[in-house]
Amino acid sequence: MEERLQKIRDEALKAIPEIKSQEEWEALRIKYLGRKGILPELLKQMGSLPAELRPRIGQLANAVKKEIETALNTRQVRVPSGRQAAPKTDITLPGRFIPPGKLHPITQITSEVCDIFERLGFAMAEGPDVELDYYNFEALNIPRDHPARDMQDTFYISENVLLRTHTSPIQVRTMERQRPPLRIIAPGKVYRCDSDITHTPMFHQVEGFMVDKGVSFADLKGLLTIFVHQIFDEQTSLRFRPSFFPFTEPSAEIDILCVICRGSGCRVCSQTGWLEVMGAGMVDPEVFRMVGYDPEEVTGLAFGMGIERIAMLKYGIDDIRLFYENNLRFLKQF
Ligand code: 2NL
Repeated sequence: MEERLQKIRDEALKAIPEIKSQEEWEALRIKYLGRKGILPELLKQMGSLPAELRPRIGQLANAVKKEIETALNTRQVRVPSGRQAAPKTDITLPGRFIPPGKLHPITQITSEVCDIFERLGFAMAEGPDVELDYYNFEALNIPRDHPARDMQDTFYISENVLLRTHTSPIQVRTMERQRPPLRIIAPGKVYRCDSDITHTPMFHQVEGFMVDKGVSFADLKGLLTIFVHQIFDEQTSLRFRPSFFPFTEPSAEIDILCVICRGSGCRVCSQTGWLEVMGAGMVDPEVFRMVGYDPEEVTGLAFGMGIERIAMLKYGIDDIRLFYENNLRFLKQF
């Protein structure tokens, strides 16, 4: 038995270095170590040996098995089969074209508007789309019987919870957390129960406000003039028309000289020569009282604009729905 084991060992260790392929390697493994291989078969015959010989022969048999295993495993790494070899890469082939993605035009304009005000010292702030009635209406001095509160215009989730109809709640929340001086720009999605050629149930707004001692209507005119000159161009003049908002007093609507006809009158400006682009005013003292600011101590300016409207005027787009159709032929132009 001892002699047979030695012979198997010598034979195997001579054959293993001669292995030329994965198939030969596998054949030798099966021959010596496989379930019906030479070594396992021999070990099965151990039972018929005299008891006193069994431990010594058993030890030898295990040692030989280990030796053959080690020799095979060492050999394995050195014999890559055709299948294992890495495919050659042709580095001279041209690369695959991956078209670069772009930001949506609404995202681009939102960034442009925020950038202009950030350069003027405003900090960006955000807030939840799902708001409390308190932050959307109550704190902004919009009375219970105001038409904006009608179920017809606002998406209510429950009696006190709704989808914000403007981004002003962001500024109310900021005022609750911080004391003046404040300069905040608040972009975001807003929702109104409205849908036709010029209205979509979701659109985008940017609002801004500034609160400090001595903030005046002159500051508002100066800021908005700089803004219009930067977002359109230096030739785009503006005019302030008296208006009304429950949260500002006095209030104004801001028109710009028509970007199409430059004032001579056309279809876009309905022959007036002017286009309405935003609303603004001085923060109503009642809004300050609601957040615990003293209206005798500070004043504030505020303004708001629809991003879709700015984008349509800037790019000459006549249908707001184009922004939401995800038509690549439209989107690729920006
Ligand atoms: C518009 C008009 C406006 C404001 C928004 C505002 C916010 C606070 C207090 C006072 Cl917290 N005002 N925002 C003021 C005037 C006009 O937006 O036409 N937006 C599209």
